[in-house]
Amino acid sequence: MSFRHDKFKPLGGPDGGDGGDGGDIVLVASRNQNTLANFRYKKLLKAENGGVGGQSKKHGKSAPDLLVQVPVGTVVNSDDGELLADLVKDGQSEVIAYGGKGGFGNAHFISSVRQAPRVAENGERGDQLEVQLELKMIADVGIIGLPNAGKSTFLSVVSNAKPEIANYPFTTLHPNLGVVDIDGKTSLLLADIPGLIAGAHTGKGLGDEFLRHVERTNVLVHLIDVYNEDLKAAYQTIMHELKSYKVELDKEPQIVVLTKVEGLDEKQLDAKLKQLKAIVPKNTPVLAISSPSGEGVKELLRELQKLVDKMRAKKAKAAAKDSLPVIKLKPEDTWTVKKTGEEFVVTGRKIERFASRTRFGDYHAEQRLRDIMRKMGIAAELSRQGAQSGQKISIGSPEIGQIEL
Ligand SMILES: Nc1nc2c(ncn2[C@@H]2O[C@H](COP(=O)(O)OP(=O)(O)OP(=O)(O)O)[C@@H](O)[C@H]2O)c(=O)[nH]1
Ligand SMILES: [Mg+2]
Repeated sequence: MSFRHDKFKPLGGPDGGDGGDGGDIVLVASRNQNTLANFRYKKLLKAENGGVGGQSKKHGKSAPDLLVQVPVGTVVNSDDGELLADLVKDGQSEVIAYGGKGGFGNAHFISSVRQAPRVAENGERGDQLEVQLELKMIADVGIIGLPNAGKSTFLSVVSNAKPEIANYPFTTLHPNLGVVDIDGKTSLLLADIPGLIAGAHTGKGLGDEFLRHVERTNVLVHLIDVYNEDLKAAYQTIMHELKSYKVELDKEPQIVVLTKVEGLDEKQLDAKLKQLKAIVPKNTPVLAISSPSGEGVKELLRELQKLVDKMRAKKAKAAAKDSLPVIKLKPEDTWTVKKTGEEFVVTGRKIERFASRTRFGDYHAEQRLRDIMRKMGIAAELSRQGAQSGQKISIGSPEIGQIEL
């Protein structure tokens, strides 16, 4: 609030400028980010306040938006589990929290009947919320199989990834990603999903938490060590874990692949392939590879590419129907009045916004808030619930301020 004081114009009129807007917090999906590890140490994201308005109608500076990069595949949930945003595309951005609008300076309130308004607003409170970030990688292909099946080895020979490889189970403790170039034209993103053993869905071993990474893959490649004593059991163990996962992953298109076959002669290999073909569904391809010799690897990649293309086309069709989920904010002007004991509390996005702009204790400002409460029907509801004139009413959760009815 400011009034012009001019030597030659003693009644210069109100000239308090508006405040600037607070910055929004915006998440931006980026292929250059691979993990959410940064957020382990930086849990608070805060955009700046808008600048204060000044004399001579000087507008306060609006704060820049806070842009925060997250990996593609990041899902944002509110703390009560509601989906707020799903960042599935490189460059996609979503506003997670809006900055408050700057308050109006008193110059804003001048009118023919109000020549010297003594009303000015606080800046609006920006959104404050707690969210959970979860990364669901969006690989084209998930590589699954029992520990030691050769998943990481396969990934290392076909892609740019350099995972650790060793002849014991649970070498890999986190999913690895690798990009495979196919004929220099297209590429496939492969994810090595470790840790599946019998009972993984009940938390055994590394548990099944990494399966969330294949919830959205198009295709699974299921590796089975050809030297496994019981191929059928190996296959079914994994299938059972896929089925027991919260989304039934056993229905995803799959290619079953025997690994480490370079030491087998044709007859031995045929016999093994036959064993497997007898138990997998008819339309599931069964192949064989050797990562060190390269045998069968090209064929497998070709087969994968074919399946992925098919699934991509299918998904593109489905996606055209339901577009990307967007942030759902509660409707602006709904509100509630709650009476607990002798206390009345009003909550609601719009009324809280107004209240946060109000300079409590200032008669004119409070009068304006009462007007708004009347117009929104809140005053009537308060009376209905027994609030008398003079009753103190709290606004907001957590409380923004108190006003007498
Ligand atoms: N002979 C031969 N050995 C292989 C082949 N593929 C993998 N191996 C060996 O099998 C062992 C296990 O390979 P990894 O790639 O670490 O297996 P993994 O499935 O990633 O295992 P976890 O990370 O423990 O789940 C290593 O000693 C590899 O060298 C193959 O095609 N032929
Ligand atoms: Mg591994």
